[in-house]
Amino acid sequence: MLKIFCAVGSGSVPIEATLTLLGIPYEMIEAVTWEDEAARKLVEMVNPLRQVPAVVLSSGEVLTESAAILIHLADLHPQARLAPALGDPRRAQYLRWMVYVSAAIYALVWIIDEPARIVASKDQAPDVLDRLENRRAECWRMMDEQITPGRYILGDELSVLDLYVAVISRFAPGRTRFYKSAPRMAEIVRRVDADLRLKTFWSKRFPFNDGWER
Ligand SMILES: N[C@@H](CCC(=O)N[C@@H](CS)C(=O)NCC(=O)O)C(=O)O
Repeated sequence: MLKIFCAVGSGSVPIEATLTLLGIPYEMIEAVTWEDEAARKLVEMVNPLRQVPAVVLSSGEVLTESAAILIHLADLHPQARLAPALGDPRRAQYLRWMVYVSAAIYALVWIIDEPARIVASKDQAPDVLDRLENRRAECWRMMDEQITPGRYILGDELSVLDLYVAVISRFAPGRTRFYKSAPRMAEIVRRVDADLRLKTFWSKRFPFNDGWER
């Protein structure tokens, strides 16, 4: 069975959501890496970067990097139509935005979670966090202005890109700012949040608790 090193409210959630939609059973190894050295040690067994998500495929092969995992899963199950296939005119933009969300936006979490990783003194941290939040909001704005959405980001069908954006947009600076920076995607992520097929899943893996939009 496929195994996933994962954590509530983390970048593993869009992958878990994808597996849920695909109806693929999976084993979860919960590891809240950003809070706990023991969790990082656990993940290190499969990912030297000590980050979730990390997936161990049924063959035993390890796959890390959220965007790569999502692209791979969607490609393995074309019948579910969770991504434009090779040759589909939307494929290039799909790959573009998957990598953009990962590289330009999600990657900054490494500093946001622990600014001491790059700042020389503690009092620089609030300023750095502020700048990173501005950068993220700006990246969402630029993406929003360049997409040609339908009901979803790539058109009228839900794709793993929508699941990815719905989750990563909940990280700092939070949804309230995201809605302002990216008004067109705001409508789309709300649609993903409300997807009835994922109702129970969201409540367990990234609940909409009071004040969740920040
Ligand atoms: N580039 C990675 C980023 C993964 C990542 O930053 N994961 C966070 C949790 S959301 C983590 O495990 N952080 C712990 C750490 O970096 O020490 C991906 O896209 O999968």
